[in-house]
Amino acid sequence: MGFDEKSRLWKNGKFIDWKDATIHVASHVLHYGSSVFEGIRCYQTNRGSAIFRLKEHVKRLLDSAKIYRMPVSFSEEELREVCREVVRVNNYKEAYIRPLVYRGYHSLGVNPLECPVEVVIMAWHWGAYLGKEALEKGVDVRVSSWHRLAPNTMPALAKAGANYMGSQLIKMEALADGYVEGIGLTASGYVSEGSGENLFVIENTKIYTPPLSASILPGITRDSVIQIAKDLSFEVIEQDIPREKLYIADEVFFTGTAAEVSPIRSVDRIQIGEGKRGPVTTAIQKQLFGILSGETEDKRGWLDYI
Ligand code: PPE
Repeated sequence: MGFDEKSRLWKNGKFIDWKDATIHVASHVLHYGSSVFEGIRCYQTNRGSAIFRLKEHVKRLLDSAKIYRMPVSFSEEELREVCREVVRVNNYKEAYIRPLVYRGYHSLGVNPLECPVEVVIMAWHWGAYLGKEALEKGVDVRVSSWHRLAPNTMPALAKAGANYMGSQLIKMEALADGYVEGIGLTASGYVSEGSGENLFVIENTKIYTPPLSASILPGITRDSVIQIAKDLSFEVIEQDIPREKLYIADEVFFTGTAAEVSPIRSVDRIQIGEGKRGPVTTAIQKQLFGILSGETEDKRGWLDYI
């Protein structure tokens, strides 16, 4: 994690110094978790720095805000331009961009409606999410004893700060037991996703991933991988995945903005396939990383040059 405390960030319409971006302890978000956010990566391509699928990330941010009845007083286009600008003003070549919308300081009590909706966009350097060797060697994970949100508890389609209390329980339990990450099951016991990643399972060269009804975040990397896999002529099937399918799969991998495409080499100490990155995972990584470096044609216009 590389915060740059000399960097500048954008808050409610203007750029301010990192050290000045403070909030009052009576702000609504601190007491009740009232926030929605995004995580976006900017890559250094061979034609300059470009933000990956900026449009889809800003749209998901506004969707999350809408679900929680938070009026955002900036347009999609304004927010996209600020994401580019936060990279430019800090002279970053690569960056992790974090837009955040939250209920600020006015009054306390569960009702958030009187509290102002604040919008912040910051950026910093964030390297490999699951460790230096994860992308190549794969990670060891466990199925968590904590399940994901049930569909009638909190909305999984919103990327809300409060959802990550559940993710933190999954992550800390995994770390305490010597794993890199945990996988949450749905309320009914099917595979959902990691604490901060979607999940894919390969069996007989067919690619399976849990559907949106499995309380997953609709991942933008997930969507990209589905499209790439189809380009590579793989069959992609969105359906409920029983836990034990993980153990007998040929390959399993995580996707996410931070985690990119990270192979999983064991689940609950059971080796997956050969216990290393498999051929389907490798092919998908190669195609995605090719687009992100500019070497492979970006035929869908996923890169937004800053
Ligand atoms: N599920 C969850 C729960 C999740 O947090 C993420 C992203 C994904 C799936 C993948 O979504 P996408 O990035 O659109 O492909 N998690 C973000 C935050 C991680 C964090 O530790 O903070 C991320 O990867 O940026």
